[in-house]
Amino acid sequence: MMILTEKNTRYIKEAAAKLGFDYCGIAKAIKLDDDAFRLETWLKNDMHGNMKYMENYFDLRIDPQKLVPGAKSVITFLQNYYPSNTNKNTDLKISKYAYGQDYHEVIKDKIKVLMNILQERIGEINGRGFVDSAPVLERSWATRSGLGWIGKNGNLITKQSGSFYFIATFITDLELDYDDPFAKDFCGSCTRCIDACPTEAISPGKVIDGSKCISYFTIELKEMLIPEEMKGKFDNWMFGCDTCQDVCPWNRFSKPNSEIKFNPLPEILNFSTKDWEALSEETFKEIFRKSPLKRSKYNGIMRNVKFINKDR
Ligand code: B12
Ligand code: SF4
Ligand code: SF4
Repeated sequence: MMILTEKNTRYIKEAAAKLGFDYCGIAKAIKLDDDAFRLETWLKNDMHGNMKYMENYFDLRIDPQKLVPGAKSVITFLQNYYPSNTNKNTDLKISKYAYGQDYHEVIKDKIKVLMNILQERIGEINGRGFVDSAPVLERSWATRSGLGWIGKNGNLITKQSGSFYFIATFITDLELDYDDPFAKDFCGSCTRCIDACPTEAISPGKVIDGSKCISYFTIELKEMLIPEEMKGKFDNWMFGCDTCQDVCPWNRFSKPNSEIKFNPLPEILNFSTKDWEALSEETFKEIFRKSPLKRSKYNGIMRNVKFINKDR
């Protein structure tokens, strides 16, 4: 007879695949001591810049049992966001993760469905789903669940199909069978991402200085000014940046995603530079209502477009 943990584990992985998650791995919910040290050093060196939320809930971030009392397992999901098409009408660039609808909402909805299915099938379980905005070290859990390795560009990379994936987790008091952590690192002697980063935000040792990353300037600074010393360095990125992933040889294996809600918005695919420049706040709010671009707000997007255009 199949033991219960094995049965539940198989059931969860099948349910994740049915919901359209591309990968699912499971790790034991333990305190992350190595990560605590790396996170502390990163914060001490001010690599979070103005992202003050990264200073909050340190204890919860390194310990799933503090975040979800009674937690036994961390289930990690990967969701491909590589778009089928990109904009050819402008040289202003938008990160590939932002072509369709906002992943926070799309993935949270899926996790809610998963929770309902599990409660129906397995019974009363306690669990919470997270994607991006909670104090969870998502990349670390993905590696611990055997899904891939952390590249020199800081991203979680799968050997099968690269790094253009979102990461989500479900932390539960359910005991499950655990995957082996991903033990290898397939970066080898390559340094393409370090060499290509336009703002020199990547140091050896997989350390990313968030406060130097174009993604930080164009998204996290919201409506604040971008420092003058960054002029001429953005390589036309107006929202996020994919350079360290675009140059990665493992992303030759990326395949377009199959999530309908990530289908590119027609405006993101077709806008010219002039269309971006002429965009009104009203139209912005209407078009990008469900898009990740709303995080930068209208003024942030217009600031980015102007900041890049002044360089050209
Ligand atoms: C803050 C943040 C940012 C900041 C800071 C980036 C950074 N590298 O920390 C900014 C705004 C710059 C940013 C940019 C981007 N981000 Co971001 N970001 C986050 C967030 C909210 C927290 C990350 C964090 O904790 N940073 C602190 C540092 C210390 O932790 P870390 O980078 O995760 O590294 C940990 C592990 O990787 C591990 N580790 C690192 N090195 C090593 C080495 C060994 C040997 C081991 C064992 C472990 C290990 O230790 C670290 C501490 O635990 C996460 C969501 C989340 N809750 O996790 C998304 C997240 C990391 N971002 C994501 C994405 C997609 C991006 C961008 C690609 C977006 C874009 N195109 O513009 C860029 C990529 C920039 C880059 N090269 O990292 C995805 C990553 C998906 C993936 N495949 O890896 C996440 C997971 C969001 C999600 N839910 O999908 N991001
Ligand atoms: S996302 Fe761009 S700016 Fe940020 S580390 Fe990667 S290449 Fe550098
Ligand atoms: S570009 Fe090279 S060094 Fe950077 S993450 Fe990819 S394989 Fe690793």
